[in-house]
Amino acid sequence: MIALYGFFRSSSTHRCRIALHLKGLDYETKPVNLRARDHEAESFAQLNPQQSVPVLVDGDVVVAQSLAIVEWLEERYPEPALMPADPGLRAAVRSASQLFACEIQPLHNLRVLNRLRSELDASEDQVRDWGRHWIRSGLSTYERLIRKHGANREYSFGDTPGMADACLAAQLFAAQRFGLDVFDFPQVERIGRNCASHPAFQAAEPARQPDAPDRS
Ligand SMILES: N[C@@H](CCC(=O)N[C@@H](CS)C(=O)NCC(=O)O)C(=O)O
Repeated sequence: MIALYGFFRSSSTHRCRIALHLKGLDYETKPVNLRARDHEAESFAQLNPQQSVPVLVDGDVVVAQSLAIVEWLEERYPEPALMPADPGLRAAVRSASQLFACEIQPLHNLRVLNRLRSELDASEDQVRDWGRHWIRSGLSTYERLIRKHGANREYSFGDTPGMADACLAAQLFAAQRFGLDVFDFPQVERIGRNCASHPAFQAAEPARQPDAPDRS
């Protein structure tokens, strides 16, 4: 059985849930409550010395870092593929995915926002503005990228959803949380809508997870 340690609204966890659902894999959700700082506990550090979510456990294999997790799933369970066959396009998908995982999310990660609050005395408005700024700037880059690779296609890199779409869809939920609307980015908005109507993306939505509050 596959287990995914994560937090319902963590965008890095969300990417992995989408990949699991797209591949139709059964998995167990292991909630790690970031608000309660469960990830800082010594017991969790034993599992993941990076003390962040997500972490995937698949048999004897333990993988941290969302993109490494998605690539593990892709290698271990190749069908349906979340990456194109062409090596050049695969590189483009990795590059696009890293825009989210390396350039956008790290700037609105919990520990970064907490540092703004504690060391710079930032107000909640300033913290939200900070998050919105980096998400907007990253999505504007992605808009250009889709125009190059996915214009007139249903998803970012073709007509089936893949790793970059998982990253985009998760980022759009975070954008919403920071109060950013994406109407300025028509390609992002269009592909986001296609993702939102896909059953695998729907099953992976934060509000549908067992650790989400108010599920009644
Ligand atoms: N690059 C990592 C980022 C992991 C990460 O930052 N996860 C966040 C939740 S989205 C986290 O655990 N934050 C805990 C903290 O900031 O203390 C990945 O892609 O998995």
